Amino acid sequence: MLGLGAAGIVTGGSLADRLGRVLAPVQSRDPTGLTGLLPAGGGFRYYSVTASVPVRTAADYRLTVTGLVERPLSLTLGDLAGMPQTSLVRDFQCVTGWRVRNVAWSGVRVAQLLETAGVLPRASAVAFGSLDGTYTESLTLDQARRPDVIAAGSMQGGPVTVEHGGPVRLYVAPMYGYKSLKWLDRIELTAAVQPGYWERRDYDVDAWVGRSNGRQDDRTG
Ligand SMILES: Nc1nc2c(c(=O)[nH]1)N[C@H]1C(S)=C(S)[C@@H](COP(=O)(O)O)O[C@H]1N2
Ligand SMILES: [Mo]
Repeated sequence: MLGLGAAGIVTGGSLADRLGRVLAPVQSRDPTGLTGLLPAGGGFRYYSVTASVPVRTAADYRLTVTGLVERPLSLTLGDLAGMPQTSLVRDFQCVTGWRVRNVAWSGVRVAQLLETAGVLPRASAVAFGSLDGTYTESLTLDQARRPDVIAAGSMQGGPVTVEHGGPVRLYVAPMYGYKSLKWLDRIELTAAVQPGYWERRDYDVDAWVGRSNGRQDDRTG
């Protein structure tokens, strides 16, 4: 399996640590990108609160924008690809302390999606839903309109892989990783903030890196 026999020379550490260390050199010469399907690929740790996630093909994926809008939207990957793309290179940081430096992202600004749908005056927040049926996130309308908040279709130079939340993932650059909801399928304009999955489990809704809960090493969020 991808040269993991070399694991025999690595001692100590958790299985994830060992995989991470063994895979680092393997990945750099793996043109297939298959190693990205394994845990700890590229320094990321794979997180999901559900055991499985429905996979969407390019043909059947839809991103809906609903709630307090003038024109509800149901967007295909082609629709998204046809909209202006924003590229960002930023560190990705989980609130538990791990960080991946200089990750390249691109996608459509959430601001652009909101403008296309036409936000009604009563809306003050945005709720995000996932294909996994369980994970949710939320932002205030002002936060969602920031230029560094995108519905990302590309990450590290290629399509967002399934384990990283593809085909489309929310990426909230200035906040901790838990805001960057994977397998994004629903954007809903709401009258008030609806706290997301981790926010109902004591994490801050305003998850600015360096300015919120900070590290909580005993948790997975
Ligand atoms: N749908 C969904 N999105 C999610 C999560 C999750 O469990 N489910 N975990 C969050 C957390 S806490 C982090 S740090 C990042 C991790 O992203 P990765 O799995 O691509 O490394 O995804 C975020 N988005
Ligand atoms: Mo996280």
